[in-house]
Amino acid sequence: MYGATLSGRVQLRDSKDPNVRKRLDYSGVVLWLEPLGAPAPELKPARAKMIQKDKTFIPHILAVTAGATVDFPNYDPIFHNAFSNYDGQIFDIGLYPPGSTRSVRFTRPGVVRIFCNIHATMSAVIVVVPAPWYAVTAKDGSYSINGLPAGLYRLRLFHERATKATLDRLAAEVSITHAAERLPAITISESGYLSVPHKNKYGHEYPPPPSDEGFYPSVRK
Ligand SMILES: [Cu+2]
Repeated sequence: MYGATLSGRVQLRDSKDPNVRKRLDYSGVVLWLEPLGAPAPELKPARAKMIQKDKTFIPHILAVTAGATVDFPNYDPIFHNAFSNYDGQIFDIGLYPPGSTRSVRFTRPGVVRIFCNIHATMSAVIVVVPAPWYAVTAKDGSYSINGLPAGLYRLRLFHERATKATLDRLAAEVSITHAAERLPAITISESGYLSVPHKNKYGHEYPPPPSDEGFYPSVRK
C-alpha cells in the first residue's frame, strides 16, 4: 500500500458573495473520498480546534473524521456558546466564559451547522467525513488529498453556498492508480442558494446581545 496524492482546483460561480465575485475567494469547499468496494479504514481518534475570536468561529469551515473531538476555546473577553440543533449532530456546550474551552466529540459522518446562542451573526460548519481522505480548499480553490491507497473511490463535496442537488450532481467516481493524480477543475454554482436566517437554540428570534461595552473599547460604535 502506498500513499497517492489527488489534487485539483475548485471554482465558484453564480455567487452573490463579494468575496467570491471581487476577490475570487474559493476557500472553504470540503472534498472527501469514500472507498468503493472496500471498507473504510479504522479511524484514529483525532483532535481539532475551532476557536471563538472577535465574535467569529475560526475556521468557518472545518472538516474532521468521524470520532474526532473538536475543542472550542473562547479567546474573546466575553461569553460565547456553540450549539447545533438540526442536521448532523445535535449538541449545546452551554454558555462559557472568556479564556475557557469546551469540547465535543463528533461520532458520525454528516454536516453540522454551528451557531452561538448569544450572537446571531456567528456561524460555522463542521463536516464530519467517514474516511481519512479529505481536504478544504485554499483561497485559490486548490486542494490536495494525501495518503490514498490505489483503488476506486467516490469523490464527494460540501460547499456552504451550494444546494444539495448541485453537490450531489458533482459527486463522481475517481480511480487512483498513480502516485500523483490530478482531477480536471471542478466548478460549483452557487445558483439557487438561499441564505436563511437561523433561530436561536430555543427556536426563537435572537434577542439583542448583551452589551460589549468595556470589552471591545476600540470597536465601539
Ligand atoms: Cu458568541
